[in-house]
This record gives sequence, structure tokens and C-alpha cells, in this order.
Amino acid sequence: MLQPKTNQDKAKIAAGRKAIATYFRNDMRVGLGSGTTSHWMVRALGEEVKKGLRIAGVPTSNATRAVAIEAGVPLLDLNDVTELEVTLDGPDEVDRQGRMIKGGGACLLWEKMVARASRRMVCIADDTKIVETLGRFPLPIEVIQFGWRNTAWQLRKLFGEFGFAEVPIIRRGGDNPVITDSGNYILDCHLKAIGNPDGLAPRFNEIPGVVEHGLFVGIANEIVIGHADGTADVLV
Ligand code: ABF
Repeated sequence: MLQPKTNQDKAKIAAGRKAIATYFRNDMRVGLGSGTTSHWMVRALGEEVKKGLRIAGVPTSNATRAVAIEAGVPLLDLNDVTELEVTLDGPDEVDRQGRMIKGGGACLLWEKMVARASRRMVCIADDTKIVETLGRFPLPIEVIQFGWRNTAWQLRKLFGEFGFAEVPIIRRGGDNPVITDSGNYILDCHLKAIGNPDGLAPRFNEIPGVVEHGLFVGIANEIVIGHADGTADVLV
């Protein structure tokens, strides 16, 4: 039995349960997102598996793998599937066009790979995550460790083209840089308001040291927004 502690937990659980009921069917191969919203969804999915739902999932982080194992959700390796039916994953922010900032949990690379390997990607979120304009949440960018300060300089020049005077900040856990599941660093970029996410997103590919970025544009097909009263809405 799920035991939410806060209203935000209740809203996250409502979104996950609605998404499971709406999109998951027997014998599907699914993507399991990272972060607390997704981890509540995985626990709820474990309850459905115990009731007989036949499903298997690809975790988008080592943390999600551990939650899925504890919940009794069968797991798949991304190397063993060419396509997943649907991925459920949570954002740090999502706008009404379904564009997201993700990466607050430093899992954006595997999340974007699994989302891209899926026929459908559904954003699951509590109602505090909806924004009119992306950017209030710092944009995470995953970079290789080699030359990361130069990569940060290249990013600063790119941001200048979009009118930002932003200096990327390496994410630390205590004194040391955070290391992602793939062994990379995360640079956080406090852009505050990203007026043209569709124009900015492809430009990161010009910088060799950038592995992946946290702008998920053109990826989510639907958004499921949960509320503390246990209800949830599907926004297409
Ligand atoms: C991960 O979890 C990240 O991509 C995203 O930043 C974060 C969302 O966390 P939560 O669901 O805890 O708000 O998916």
C-alpha cells in the first residue's frame, strides 16, 4: 500500500495511477522514469503486477532499477528491445505544449534514450510542475569530464546568442561533482525564462563536450497532471 506523506505525493501518485490505467496493457514493454513521481508510479505498477498485470520495464536510472526490483516489477535491458510501447516519466517543469525540463535527478541521458526508444512518451506530474515558460528550473546539461570548463565556456557563448548572460554551474554533492550513471558531469544553467526552447535545443549538438541536455522538446505525446484530491487530468 502506497503511503504518501504530503499533498504533492498524493498528486504524484494520482498522476501515476491515471497513466498506468490509461496507457499500460498486458505484455507491454514500458519505460520507467526516474525521480519521485516515477518512483511512486513504479510502486503503484508493482501493485498491478501483483494483481496479474503482465508487463516489463526498462529503468531509466540505477535508482529506478532498485525501486522496481523492490516493487516486484519485471525488468528489461534496453539492449534487448528495439522499441518500447510507452514510457512514463516526470519533469522538473512542463509547459502546456508538453515541452519539459528534465535532469534535476541527473538521469536525463538514460531518460531521453528510453523516451526516444518508445512509441509514446507520457509526462506524469503533479500540478506544481506546470509552467507557462520553461526556465525557472535550472536547465541541466550532461557533459563529459574531459575539458568540462571549456565546454562550459562554449555553452556560455551559445547562451549569449540567445540573450542569456548565464554561467553554467557544475553540480556538486558536497565538495565533489555529481557523477551521472554514465560517469559524466552535470552543468546547471539558470536561464530563468527560455522563450525559444525549440530553437535552443538543437544548438547543443554543436558542442562536442555536451553529451545530452535537459530540454525535452517534441518528445512527450501527452501530459497527465495529478492533484492532491486523487484526481488526474490527461492533457494532449
Ligand atoms: C527525473 O526526476 C528528472 O528527469 C526530473 O528532473 C525529476 C523529476 O523529479 P520529481 O518527480 O521528483 O519531481 O525524472
